[in-house]
Amino acid sequence: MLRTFAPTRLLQRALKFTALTAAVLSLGSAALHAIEFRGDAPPPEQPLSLWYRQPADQWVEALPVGNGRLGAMVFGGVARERLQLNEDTLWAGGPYDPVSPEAAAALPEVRRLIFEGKFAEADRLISGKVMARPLRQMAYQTVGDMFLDFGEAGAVENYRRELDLDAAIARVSFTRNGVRFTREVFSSPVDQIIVVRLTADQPAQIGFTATLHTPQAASVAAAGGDSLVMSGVNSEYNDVKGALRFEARVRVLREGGFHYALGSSVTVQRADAVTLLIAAATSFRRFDDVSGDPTAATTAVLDAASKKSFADLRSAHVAEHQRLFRRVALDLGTTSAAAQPTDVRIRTFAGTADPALAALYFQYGRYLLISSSRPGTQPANLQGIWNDSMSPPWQSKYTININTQMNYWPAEPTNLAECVEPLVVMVEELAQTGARTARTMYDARGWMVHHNTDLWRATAPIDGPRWGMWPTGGAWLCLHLWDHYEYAPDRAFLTRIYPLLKGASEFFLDTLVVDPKHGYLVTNPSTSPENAHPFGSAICAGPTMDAQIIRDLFANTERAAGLLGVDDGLREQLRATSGRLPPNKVGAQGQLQEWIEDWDAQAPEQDHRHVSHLYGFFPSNQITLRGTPELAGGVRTTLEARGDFSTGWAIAWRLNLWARLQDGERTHRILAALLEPSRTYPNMFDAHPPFQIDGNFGGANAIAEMLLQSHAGEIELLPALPKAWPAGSVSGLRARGGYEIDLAWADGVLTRATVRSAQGGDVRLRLGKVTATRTVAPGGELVWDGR
Ligand code: FUC
Repeated sequence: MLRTFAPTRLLQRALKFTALTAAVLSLGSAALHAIEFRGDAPPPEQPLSLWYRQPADQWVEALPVGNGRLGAMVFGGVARERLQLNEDTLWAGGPYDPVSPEAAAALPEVRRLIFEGKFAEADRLISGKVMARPLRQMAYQTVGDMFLDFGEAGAVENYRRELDLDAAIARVSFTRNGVRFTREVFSSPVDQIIVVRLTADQPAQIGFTATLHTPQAASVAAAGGDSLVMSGVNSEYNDVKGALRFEARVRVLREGGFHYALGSSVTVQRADAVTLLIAAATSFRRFDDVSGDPTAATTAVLDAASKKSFADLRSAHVAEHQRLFRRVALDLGTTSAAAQPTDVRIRTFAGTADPALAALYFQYGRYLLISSSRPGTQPANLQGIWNDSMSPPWQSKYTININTQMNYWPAEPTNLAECVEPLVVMVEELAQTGARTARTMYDARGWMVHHNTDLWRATAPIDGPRWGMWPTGGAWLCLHLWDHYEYAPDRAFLTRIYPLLKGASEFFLDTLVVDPKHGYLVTNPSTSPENAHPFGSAICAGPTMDAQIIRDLFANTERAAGLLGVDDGLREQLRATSGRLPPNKVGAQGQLQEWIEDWDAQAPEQDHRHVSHLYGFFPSNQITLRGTPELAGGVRTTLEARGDFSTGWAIAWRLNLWARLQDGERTHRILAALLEPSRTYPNMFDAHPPFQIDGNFGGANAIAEMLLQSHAGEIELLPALPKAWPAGSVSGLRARGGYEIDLAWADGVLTRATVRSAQGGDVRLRLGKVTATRTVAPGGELVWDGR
C-alpha cells in the first residue's frame, strides 16, 4: 500500500489521507520491525557533532541538512530511513494583496479614539475595518517524505547517528550480521540537490525500496527505470488560490547489483553502494511571478549532478560549507560530559560542567543559518527551512516584530555576512509591496510593513489588532541593512540600501502625528508588540519601541545620506523630526517605560515574553551602560520584573540583554535554562512549543555577545565571561567598523587579543576599565593583551 502510491486526480483527496496515514504508521515502524540495539557506539571523531545511539522517533529528534533552499530532516532508521523534505518556495497561495479597502477611511477615527483614551473602541473599529482580508497570511509547507524501506529486523550493533557540523553531513552507521553499513546525507549548495549515499564494508549488501509520499495534491510515479517523480500543485489557503506547480525527483544511481521500478517505487537489490540524488523546485520566481518551470529545473540539476562522482559532489559541498563555517572557531573548554550523546548532554547540562555544549550550541546556530539562508534563497523563516506540516505554527512565515530579526542577529558577529543577502532582497521586495500598502492604507510616501510577511511579501496588518496593528516592522528590518554596512563598510552596498532607508523614513515623516497631551510626534495606531496595557487592549499611540526604531531609522538614513552626499533637505528634516519623538523614560518603579505613560506596573501580563522597549538597549545602542547609565538601570529593572524564564526565543532575547548588561553569571544561568530539555529538543532545535528556530539564533548570538561587543564606539573584549568558562579561545568574530577578532583567555583573564582589518583604521579597545586606542594598517593586524 505505502509503496504503490499512484494517484489519479480522482484519488487525490483520498491520497492526502493515505499520506498522512503513512506518516503516522511510519512513527511506529521501528517498533513493528523490533530492532534490537546492542553495544555503545563511541562518539564521532569530529567533536562538532550532534550524535545519538538510537534513530529518531519524533521529528524533533531528526537531524536537519540544508543548502539554504532544499532541506531534509534525516531520521536514521534501520528498517526504514525517512527523509522529510522541504523546498523554500513551496508555500500555500499565490500573489495577493490583502489590504482592506475600508482601512484608509477608518484610520482617522481610530486615531481620534486612541488619543481620547477609548482604546477598546479603537480596537473594535480596527478589527472591523482595518485588518487584512484574509486575516492570516500564507503557510510554508512540506514537500513530503522519501522513505527507504530495508525490510530488515533483528539486532544491530554499535548504532550511531550524527550530524557533523564541520562537514554539514548527516551520517548513520551500524553493524548487522557482521556488515558495517554507513549512510551519508547532505544538501549541496553547489549542485542544488540532496545527496544520500549508502555503503557497506562488504559487497552486494545494499537493498531497499524507495518511495515518495506527500500530503500535497500531487502524484508520484516511477520514471526512466531509476527515478521517482512527484508532481503537484500548492494549496489554497484562506481563500487565496494556489498558484504554484512543484516537482520533486529522486534518481537512484547504483553500483553493482540490480534495480527495477514498479508503479511508484524503485527497488535496489544486492548493490555494493548506492547514491540517491533528490531535486525539488516550484514555479515560483518572485512574489509577483510564478512562471517558473519546476520540471526543467529539477531535470537540469539531476542531469548535471548525475555526471559527477559521489566523491566530487561531496567534496564540492564540504568545501563550500567550510568556506563559511570554518571562519569562526570557539573553544570554551571540554569536560568528560562532552563524551556523552547529545540528548544525554541536554538532559544533564543544568547540573553538569559542560562548556563544550554551549560551544556546540553556538556552532549549531551558525550551521543552521548557513543551511537555511544563502544568497539566492528565501530568508530563514520561523522554522528556518525545516517544516513537516501543511499548517505549521504561525504558518512558519516571517514574524518581524522580533522573530525574523532574531534569526539574523548572529549573522554579522559570527562572520556569516553572506547569509544576510536573502534578507536584503526581501526588504527590497517589501519596499515594493509595502509602498502599495503605505499609499492605499495611509496615503503616505515610502513603504511599510506591519508585523508579518510571507513568500508573497504581504504587508497588511494580520491576526488581530493586538498583533498586526503595528507599523514598524519594515523599519526594524532596516537596522539589519545598516548593520551589514557597519560590519563591512562598503559604498556600493550603502548606495544599494539608501533608497530603502529613505523610503522607510518617508513613510514615518508622512504618518507621525502630534500627541495632543505631550506634543510628541507619535505613531498612531500602534502597539508595543503583543503586550496589552491596562486599558483592555494593546492598541495605543507612540509606544517606546516605535520611537526607538524610528530614531535609529532616521539616524541611519541621515548618516547614509551624509556619506553619499545626497538629500541635504531630507537630512535636516529627519534630524528635526527625530528630536520630537517620545524620549526613553524611567518610570515610578525604576523601570524603562514601555509606553509614553507610566502604565507598566498595571499591565495585565507582568512576565510578558516580549520585551519590546528594551530594543533600545539591544539590538540597538541608544541606551548603553556607560553612555546612559540611568536608562540602562531602567532596562535592568524591567528585566528583573519580566523574569528570566520564558519561552525559547524570549529567553534568547533576555540572554542578549543580560550579556549587554555584562552580567556573565546571570547570562550563563539563563543559558542553562535555554539548553534544558523543555526548551531544547534532542536535535537541539529550540522549543517555542512545538519548534521555532529564532531561539537557536538568538542563543548563538548571546554567546558571541558574552565574548565580544562593539556597539558603543569601541570593541569590548570578554564583557560577560562567566566563571563556567575559565579558559578558552575564539577566532574570527566580527566587530563593527570592519574588524575581525581572535581572543584567548585563561583563569578568566584575557591573555591575547588579535584584531585584523581589511581597510585599516583606528580602533578603540576595552577590557573592563582599561581602554587603548590603536591603529591597524590596511590588511594588517594588531595584538593586545589588555594592558
Ligand atoms: C510572535 C510571538 C509568538 C510567536 C510568533 C511567531 O508573535 O509573540 O510567541 O513566536 O511571533
